[in-house]
Order: sequence, then structure tokens, then C-alpha cells
Amino acid sequence: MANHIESLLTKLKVQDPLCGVSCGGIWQPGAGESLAVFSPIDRKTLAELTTATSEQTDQAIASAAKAFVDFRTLPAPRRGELVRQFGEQLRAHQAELGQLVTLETGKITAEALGEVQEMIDICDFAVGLSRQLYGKTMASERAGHRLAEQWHPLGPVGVISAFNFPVAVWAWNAAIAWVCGDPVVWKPSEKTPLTAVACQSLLETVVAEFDDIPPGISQLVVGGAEIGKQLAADSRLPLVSATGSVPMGRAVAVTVAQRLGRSLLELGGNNGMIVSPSADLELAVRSITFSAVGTCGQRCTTLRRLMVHESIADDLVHRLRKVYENLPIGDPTDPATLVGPLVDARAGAAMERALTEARLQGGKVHGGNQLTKGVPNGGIYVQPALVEIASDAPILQEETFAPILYVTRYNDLNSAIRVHNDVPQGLSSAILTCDAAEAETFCSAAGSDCGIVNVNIGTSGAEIGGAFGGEKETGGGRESGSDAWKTYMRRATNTVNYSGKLPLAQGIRFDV
Ligand code: UN1
Repeated sequence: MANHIESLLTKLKVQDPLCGVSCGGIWQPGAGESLAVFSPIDRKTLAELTTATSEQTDQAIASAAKAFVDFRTLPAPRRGELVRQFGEQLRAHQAELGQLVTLETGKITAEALGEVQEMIDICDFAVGLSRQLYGKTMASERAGHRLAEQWHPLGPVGVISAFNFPVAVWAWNAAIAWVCGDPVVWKPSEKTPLTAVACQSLLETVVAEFDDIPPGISQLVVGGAEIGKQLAADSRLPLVSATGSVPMGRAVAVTVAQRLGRSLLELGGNNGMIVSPSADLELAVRSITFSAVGTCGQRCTTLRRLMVHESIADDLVHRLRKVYENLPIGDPTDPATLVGPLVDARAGAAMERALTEARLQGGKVHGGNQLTKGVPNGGIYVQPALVEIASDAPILQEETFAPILYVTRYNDLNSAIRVHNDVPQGLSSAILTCDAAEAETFCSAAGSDCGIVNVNIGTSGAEIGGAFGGEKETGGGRESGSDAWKTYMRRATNTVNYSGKLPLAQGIRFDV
């Protein structure tokens, strides 16, 4: 392990030797295969650790189930206090955790710090929520009866997270799960276990200060797809929250449904934006560029399809090409860089394949080449691509996790909305317009069919306060803000009769 990583991990309270399993607050080396962690920056090995076996995963689930018994009755505001203190730890370690996120994912420093900020924000949200897990009181049709609902903790939650937001998406789930009274078993991406180990370590220092909170409220199991499958299959986990590819999500959904569990899925996005003739083109260039090339095109919310009104298309493409040609691409730790590396060579190959396919389908490709000069050796650095293409080209149906932006033209808003919605995925969407009727049409029932619908901002960079997720093949799940917490709880409808009589609902007479 390089010295820099070692000191970073120490600051983040990670134990030496590095372990891939934390169960009931105790670290243990994974008894499975060893896993080398590479930095996308230069492909150098950051660290090695061993993965969890199925027995260790089983123990982690058992530990969460055991912790649930006490945790569920702890008052929710007290659970909120735990989350508040965890948020404080994140504030104190934002810089170091951000650095680790950059090293492990290759995202630029500003975005890595933003990711940790997103964790802090969800902790703050969850603390407030811990006093607002409201149930409704309904008017009973029977005299002397109270009809009301209570929300109770659901049980241990399995969280499967992806490499591109290695810590924020876990925090969306974990912070909400904890205030809701649910322990968590976390399987991070195999590409990003170090940030997971760091988060678990920081959390454990907080839990250790509470004598009324069982350490089993958080388990970490580092490993591959087989661990995800095991979480999906285990009925001790009433909820499995999974972020990643559509095939992965489909497999999780089927397995969880088989045992009639609940799944919360945040899968592929193939996000589109309509740029209307009234749009502010300066704002358009900035919002499009951030959404399309930020995180090197590796967000679920990345902008992948542009539908531009034909009257402004030449102008907009010209402006975008100028910005694209001057993008600072390279080492993500350099504050001047805006586009870091792709996560690995597979991602680079997928980008090349998509661009070859786009050309075969009549697309005119600008940029998209791999860079070797002025970038760190070993990483996969690419020039983001703009592809002018027909709106019915089949490649537009696919999400490629890379900075490729397909640009199509339209002449009528309704047909643009039809094209926009005509993909299997439904995560995020946007319209840029200064015409209120166009904006409202896009937000209406006849507009975008996505879970996130924006006006005059890009498709990425959502705040935690809203519910995050999407429709169709995106999986239908909602995480983070608004009332997404309800997925992490069970609802009990209570009818309490204080009348001393027994009137039956629906006026039924049943005299004995
Ligand atoms: C993801 O890519 O899985 O809205 C999450 C955004 C971020 C979260 C993205 N706040 O772009």
C-alpha cells in the first residue's frame, strides 16, 4: 500500500490490517478471494483486501437481524442523534474522504467533495425526519373509534451500491434506514471497497459512543455479485436496495419478489433534454456540459440525449463543440481538471463500441478519442463525444456509461417529447425553455415520463431533498428525500374502539 493511501486510511480511522468484513462492530478479514483495488487515475494498486464468503455474509445478516430487535424500539429521535453525530464525523473528514473517493473512482476533487456533501446533507435531512415519521389519523365511520396509522421499523436492509457514487448512495439508504430503525448490510461495488471501509470505520467510532445502540446496525461485506445474490435471496432482509445496471436490478428484483420481499431499484438512466428555441443558449451550454461530461459521463443522471429545435441546432452544436474542444481532461486531483478518467479499460472499450455503432447508424462523431498525452499513464482518458445523429437511430435506446452525447433535432415540441420518452429507461430529464407553456407541458402528465423532470437545469446534480429514482427500466424505486422513507418502514393501521359497544364497519349486523 502506498504511503499516501495508508495515511489517508489512518486519518479515516481505518484499522490496520485492512479488512473486508465488519460484522456486529468487529472487523474480520474476508475469508474469500483476495481483491486488488486499482485507481482509475493511473491503474496503480491502491490496496488489497480479502472478500467475504457466503458464511460471513450469512453472519452479517444474522448480526443485523439481532441488532434489529433492540434498535426498532429505540425512540426515532435517539436514532436521529446517531445520524447527527455521523454527519459531524463526515463534516470533520470531508476532505480526506473526498480524496479517497477521487483516488478510487477517478472523479474530480470538486465532485468528490460534492459527493461527501451529499452524505452530510442526507444526514441532516434524516435527523429532522427522525421527528417527523408521521402517520395519518383518519375519520372512523364508527362512533367511539380511532382510526390511525403508525409507521414501524421494517427490518434489516440490504444495500448494494455502485462504483460511481460509492458513498453517497449508501448514505441515502443508510441514514434513512437508521432513523427508520433498520440495520443495514452493505455490499459496495468491488471497484470501490476502500471508501466503504472508511465510511464503516467512521460510523463505528460514533456507534461506540452510544451504550444504547447495538453495533450490528451496520455491517459491511466486500465482495462480488454472489454476495448481492445472497442478500437478494435472504428473507431476513425485508428490503433490498440496489443501484447499478438493469440486468443486475432485474436479477435482484426477481429473487426478492420470489420471496415476496421489497426491492428498491435505481438502475440505468438514458437521460434526455429538450432545448427549445426560447432557451438561453449560454445557460444551455453550461448545463449541458456539466450534465454530459461531469463524472466523465458516469452518473446514472448523465445527459445522454439532446433534442434541439432545428432553428438553433447549428448554433448550439457549434458552441458545444468549442467548449468540448477545450475541456481540461486529465488528473482528477488537479483542481483545474473538469474531466477525469473512465473507471477502467472495459468502460473505454464500451465507449469505443458505442461510437463505432453510432457511425454505422449514420452518426457524425465529434471527439470521443482516447488520450495519451498530458494525462497520467495507465488510466483511460477520453475526449467526451458529441454525436449528431437521427432521432430514430437504435443506439439512442442504449445507455453507455461514458461521456457520449447524442444530438438530435426536432421541429415540434410534441414530437420531441415523444422521442424523449421513447426509450426503455426513465430516470432524469430536462427542458431548457423560457416559454412557460412549454415548461409546464414537459412537467405535465403528457410530458416527460421520468422520475426526475427539470426545467432550465441539466439532468444531473439532484438535491437530496427530493425523492430520487425513475420509472420503466430504471426500476421505480425512490431514495433519499421527500417521503422515500416510507419504503424503509411498515405501516400499521390501528382501529381503537373506546365506545364500549361493538358497531361493525359497513353497518353489518351480526348479533349473537
Ligand atoms: C447516481 O448516479 O447513481 O443527481 C446518483 C445526481 C447525484 C446523484 C447521482 N446527486 O447526479
